[in-house]
Amino acid sequence: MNLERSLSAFERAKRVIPGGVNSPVRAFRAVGGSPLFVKSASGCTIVDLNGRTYIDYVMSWGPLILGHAYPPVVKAVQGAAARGTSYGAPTELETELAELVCGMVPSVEKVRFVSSGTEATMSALRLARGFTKRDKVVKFAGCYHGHGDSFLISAGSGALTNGVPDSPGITEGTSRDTIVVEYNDLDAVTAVFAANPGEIAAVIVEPYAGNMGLVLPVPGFLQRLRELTARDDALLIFDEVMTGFRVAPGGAQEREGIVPDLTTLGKIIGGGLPVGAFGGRADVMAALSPEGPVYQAGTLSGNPLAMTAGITTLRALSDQAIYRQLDAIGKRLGEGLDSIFTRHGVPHTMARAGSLFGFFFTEGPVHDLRTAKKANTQFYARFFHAMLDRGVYLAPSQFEAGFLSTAHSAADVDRTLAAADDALASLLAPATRR
Ligand code: KE4
Repeated sequence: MNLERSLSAFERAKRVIPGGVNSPVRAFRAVGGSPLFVKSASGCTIVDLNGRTYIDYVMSWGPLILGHAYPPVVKAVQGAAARGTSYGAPTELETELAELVCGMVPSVEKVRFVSSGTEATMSALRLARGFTKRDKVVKFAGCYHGHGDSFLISAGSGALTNGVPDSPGITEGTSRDTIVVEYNDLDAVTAVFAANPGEIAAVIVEPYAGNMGLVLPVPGFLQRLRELTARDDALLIFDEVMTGFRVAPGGAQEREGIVPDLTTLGKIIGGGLPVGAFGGRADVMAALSPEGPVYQAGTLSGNPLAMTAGITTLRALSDQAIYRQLDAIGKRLGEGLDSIFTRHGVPHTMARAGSLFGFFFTEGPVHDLRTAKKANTQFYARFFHAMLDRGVYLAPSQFEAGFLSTAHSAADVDRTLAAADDALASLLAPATRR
């Protein structure tokens, strides 16, 4: 496939940017080969430097639920830019977006804007620790909450004991306060509370885990987290950076009927511009500077361009018909892929929540990181490239989720399914079967 402009762009980038990318997953390390460099995008497609078009199922990892270059967002941001790109002073735009967020996510009584999901989760954890005056945080293996030190921690030797750093540069001191257990393991999280009574500031969880592939909660898991945290006066933080406004207007908490104490948001909330947010119980948020003692700040927080993109996006999502449309197109893709994998005899398991989807090349069931890791990542890499050759851009890692938008039509999905059928026929043909 003609990729030479991306290849030379990548070589040039690597001379001045570590790994040639500004976020590791973009480097294609998990699937091999050299990353596509994007020249432009619109609707559900991206165009690479060679002018080749792909149906996009990464969609910038979730923000673009209305598609690339959604005209109302483009127009609104162009207008806002002409009025100045940043003031470092309060604007009514921030209040307007905050009112939209609080209206769509009722558990969020007050909200603070930041510039990324990482900032949102880091700030939420500091707030939880400041409010409870406790140090420990519980997270789940395979859940990703951005690159804050307290979250880049793996399970320690004993699931109930301290975690271990996932990356150089994270101190033992930091990892001591993070306890990591398997997602969906009700007994383990119950035991953690029994072993650390009155010491846990918060449990942070992706209510639908989209960073180890897509893994959904087993019945009762989220409810149990709610009960354990409430009983121990610990805070329950739903990290809805990916699921917020994605799986329902009110996120996974709306679908599951669980009320967390804090929620972190990102991606869709900025309509493709850098916005993160954290919010929740008014009494907890009152601990945040300048109202309370817990410090948090940001030069570009509440930036007028990002607020404008977020307001335009969330206003569009107030139309419930959009979620029915997204679910229908997600169903078409999910069921279509399932039947194609089955027809070709490919071991697989699927997961979907509205327009958020994932599949693993393993029999399954996949309910945590341990079972997710049984997936055939080599086959995924071959499938990824076979789909890329056929004009379909999937997540460049088996351990990521896929995203649809209102710009994905039935025809786009059918083209994708035809590409998957042809790709598997080619990959599994006797001559190439390896
Ligand atoms: P950012 O700092 O990347 O805006 O958000 C971090 C984050 C927090 N919480 C959840 C549930 C998330 O999914 C993310 C970021 N998601 C990844 C996708 N796996 C972003 C892609 C990337 O790292 O480049």
